Amino acid sequence: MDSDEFESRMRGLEYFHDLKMLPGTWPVIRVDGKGFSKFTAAHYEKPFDERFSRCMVETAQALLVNLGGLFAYTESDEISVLLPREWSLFDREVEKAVSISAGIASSTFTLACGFAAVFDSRVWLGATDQLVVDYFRWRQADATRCALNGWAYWTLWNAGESVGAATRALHEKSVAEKNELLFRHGINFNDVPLWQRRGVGLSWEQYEKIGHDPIQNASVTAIRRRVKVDRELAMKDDFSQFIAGFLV
Ligand SMILES: Nc1nc2c(ncn2[C@@H]2O[C@H](COP(=O)(O)OP(=O)(O)OP(=O)(O)O)[C@@H](O)[C@H]2O)c(=O)[nH]1
Ligand SMILES: [Mg+2]
Repeated sequence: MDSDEFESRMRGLEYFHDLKMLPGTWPVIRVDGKGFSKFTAAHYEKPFDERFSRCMVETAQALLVNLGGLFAYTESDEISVLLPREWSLFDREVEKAVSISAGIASSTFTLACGFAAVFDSRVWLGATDQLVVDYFRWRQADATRCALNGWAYWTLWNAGESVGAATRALHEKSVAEKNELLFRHGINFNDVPLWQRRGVGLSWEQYEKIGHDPIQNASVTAIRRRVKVDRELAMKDDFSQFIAGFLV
């Protein structure tokens, strides 16, 4: 058997290995916790738990740093990481990007929260700046929708409704009706913490670090960067402008 021919025949069956993100497009990698409905119900406060959110933010930071991202956004059990348009890590190979990002998310979250947790991962590609803005508006709208549904459902459940009765009570109810339901139970949805309704953003900020130059025996100022966590994100058009700021 010709070993070179054998080698290339076997490698050729790695069907998806050559699949790459289209050049010139903005990649967004989104990871999502697998089976987190069950997992969170067993270990965290409903509908939101700050301990859970802190683990998600730590995971988002690991992804932002390790993937060389521009911005990360987390809501519920998902994290989206915006990568530079010319991102070239892993030669833009899709298999590498999704498997490594899922691995980073799973291991970081597991260490942060203390339970074995698994994340899936996918790639989204935006051909224009506007599509990237739309993408994050889409995920933020999902955050708001899930927060309202979560608060409405768990408020009914805490008031003694069964799973079935709470689900039926919310079936085909409008946003206004869910707000009113919460209000009747003493909850103003507008007072719910912003991070729950709008998600959390992570980006880079520059800061000055004062050091000492032993040769010149003088203090020197270096520009460094660190991750900034924003738990009070803007919404709607202001959020669009905020996202557009990462695309320049
Ligand atoms: N208790 C609690 N649950 C949360 C919190 N944030 C998100 N979740 C839950 O995480 C789940 C995420 O939903 P999905 O991703 O659609 O469901 P999943 O069970 O992870 O299913 P797959 O993603 O398809 O594997 C929802 O049930 C949320 O209620 C939180 O702060 N506390
Ligand atoms: Mg999930």
